[in-house]
Amino acid sequence: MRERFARAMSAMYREEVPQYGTLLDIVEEVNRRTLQAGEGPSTLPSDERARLDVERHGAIRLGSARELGLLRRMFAILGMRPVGYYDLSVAGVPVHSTAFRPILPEALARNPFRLFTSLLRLELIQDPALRALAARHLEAREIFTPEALHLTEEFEARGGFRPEQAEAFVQELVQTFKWHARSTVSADTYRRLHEAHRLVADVVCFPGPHINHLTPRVLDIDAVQQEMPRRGIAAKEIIEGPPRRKVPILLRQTSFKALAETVRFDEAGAPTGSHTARFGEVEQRGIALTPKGRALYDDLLNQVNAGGAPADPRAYEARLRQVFEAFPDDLETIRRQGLGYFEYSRLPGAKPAASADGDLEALLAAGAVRARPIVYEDFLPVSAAGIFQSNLGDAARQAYAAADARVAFERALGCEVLDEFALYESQQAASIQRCLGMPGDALVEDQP
Ligand code: OOG
Ligand code: NI
Repeated sequence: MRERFARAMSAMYREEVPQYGTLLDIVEEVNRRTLQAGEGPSTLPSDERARLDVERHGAIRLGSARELGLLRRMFAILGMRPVGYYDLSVAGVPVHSTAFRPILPEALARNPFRLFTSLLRLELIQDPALRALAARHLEAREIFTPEALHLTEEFEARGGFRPEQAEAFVQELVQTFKWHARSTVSADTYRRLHEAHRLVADVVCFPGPHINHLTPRVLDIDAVQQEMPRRGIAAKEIIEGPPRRKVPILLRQTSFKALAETVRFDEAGAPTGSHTARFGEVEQRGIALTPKGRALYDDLLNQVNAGGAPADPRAYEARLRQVFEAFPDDLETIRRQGLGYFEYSRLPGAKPAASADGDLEALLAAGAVRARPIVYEDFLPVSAAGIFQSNLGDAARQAYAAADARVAFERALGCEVLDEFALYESQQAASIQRCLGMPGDALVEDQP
């Protein structure tokens, strides 16, 4: 069902935003060239190659606790669970977010579709009258079809779907993420909300949480960054995340700017408006970092940004590369220093000495065990803020008091978000146990 849902979303978005189709074409070409040249990053084993052509992430923005709670139940049906908590208010964006995604390695290998899901923080709208107005509009809307709501209850009551219900559920759920050019508020209300924050207008003034981008995974993001302007696509100035390296770490992202779209208002005689929300993005994924590796990454990125953003993207890139020389760039050092997560597996044929029994490092040295990097499946708050800004415009950056709103977020969600580090850690630990011949510790249970 997740596979079908991801495919339906991609078909819909391709129709709505033709540049997304162009981007997919560029990515396909770059991936083919990279693989042919034998330059695929060392983090791309065959099971990942298989998922590469279907791999996407997308993003939506919700308006109320009820919407988030219902969506959590619906995505559980597709095998997607909320992982990670991202507070974007520290970057001047009035939302907090999680990523719905599959969590088991075999589910990720099948189809890793992820949806970065943000919830608007109405309390960050300063004007009380405007805040109340926004709340009223959000309360009055229903973003799910009656059939999607009904089928969700059916699924939960019976613990499953008949085949035709599964197909119907996917079709109904996709409706929620459609673009609507007609605003649900008056031109004047739209203008006021837009002035409060462009993101507030984007969430409050429409019938539903339109999908705002879908992102394919590319093996050489620098090649796509160069190709976009050649095809008439206005690319973001810099690639977010770490610099280009031999061993890709975490996540690198770039996007093209949001399109200005016509918005219609219901009242007679109102002129049409213009709204920017939907854009395109590409990502390159690398190895998942341990808390130690992540602390080093965050520290280096802070150093890069400490002197303020350099005006020139080339200067930024040079500084990024130079500062990141402090992050080891070969897999073995990353592994030995405990900076990244690995999946260990036994290799058939090798006959290690008996003394190597139960000793992972000795088994590795004897060639009886292989370590493969685990791919990072999540997002990065600083990068996400950069992606938000690129399609909102820099004027949308505002200062908010940093308050921990996580408790409220999880209450709305109806559960706690899963800890990404715990997921990678348990995958690595289970693989080590299998190699050492102990009964593999059960991975995280996959229950809705
Ligand atoms: C989400 C931006 C974050 C990413 O890839 O980091 C994101 C949004 O604009 O709604 O998608
Ligand atoms: Ni994205």
